[in-house]
Amino acid sequence: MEGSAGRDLECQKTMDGKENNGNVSEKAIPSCCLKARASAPELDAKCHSTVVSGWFSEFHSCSGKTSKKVYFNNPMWPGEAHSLEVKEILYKGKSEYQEVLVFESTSYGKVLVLDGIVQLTEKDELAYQEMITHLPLCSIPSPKTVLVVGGGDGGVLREISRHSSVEHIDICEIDQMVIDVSKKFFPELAVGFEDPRVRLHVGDAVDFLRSTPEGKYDAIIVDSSDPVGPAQELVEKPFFETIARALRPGGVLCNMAESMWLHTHLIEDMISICRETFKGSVHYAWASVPTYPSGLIGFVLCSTEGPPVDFLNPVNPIEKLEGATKNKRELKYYNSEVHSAAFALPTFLKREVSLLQDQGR
Ligand code: SPD
Repeated sequence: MEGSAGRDLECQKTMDGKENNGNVSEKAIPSCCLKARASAPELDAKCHSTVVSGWFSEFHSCSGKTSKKVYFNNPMWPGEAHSLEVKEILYKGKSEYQEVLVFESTSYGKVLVLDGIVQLTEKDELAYQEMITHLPLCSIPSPKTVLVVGGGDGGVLREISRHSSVEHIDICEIDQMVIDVSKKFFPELAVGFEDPRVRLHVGDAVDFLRSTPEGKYDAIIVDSSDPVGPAQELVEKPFFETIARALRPGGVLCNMAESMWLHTHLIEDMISICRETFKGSVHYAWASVPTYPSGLIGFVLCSTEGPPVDFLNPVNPIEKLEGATKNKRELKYYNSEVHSAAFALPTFLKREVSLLQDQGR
């Protein structure tokens, strides 16, 4: 849609690129916007991810009855908003769960945005997908059964495919629109769905895990969006308990765990809950992802009671797995050195994390 980037994004497009105003419920407001609205009750909000003067920013515009437009920060990172220059808006829609936006950026390729938050860009998605996948799978010998929670873009599946020991991959994604959009606009990630070992379950992960037989999985990877909206439950104790139940003894979890700069308290809470829930080891690792807030993202890695897991020294090094580093496309970020280095923490975070450890929380 040439030229659209220069105006506020008001036009909804269908998967075929046609206008799609009718599909968008004016009452359905992204949950992150709801928090912002609480302090601006006069607005009968019609909120949009915002493209202003050709730039996408991680905040929302809400136009009220007065047609006055107000811009809100995302409550996950108040006081800042990362921006990307927009070449062309490719898709905008609203699912039952969230607002979905795809645009072509001038410097990071295509970008997937959910509820106004960047989920991935073509240029740097590899760092996140490789790390969230290989940190857990290279930490245990011969993983066979793996569950992905979220991950509807398929990037994590693509990375799991490198592990020939894996026999069965379940993925539970709540939002079919994310899968469809990825298949159309991000084929390099959605290729992960083509692996015959993959079984797709579209639905709520909490329900899925409740009906999962105890001890079914060697590894579970939680590739969620931020804990506002549909992913809220995924950082709470009952969720971690269902995960621990679904893992075999000595099984591993790798859970997306935000930014050490922006979310120290959330990370502390997650680590504290995980220490109570998982009786093996609990560690925090991180990776550099330029388009995520503060330029990095973290992961909590946990193991259940059973054969001990030494996350810091991969027992199943990727370099020794036949064809793994080249499988369809080369690994570009992850290697065994990066694996161990990812657990090195700056002093301020190390202090918090080891305090929790000392208190046995
Ligand atoms: N702040 C954004 C965090 C997004 C994490 N999920 C990304 C999904 C990529 N598969």
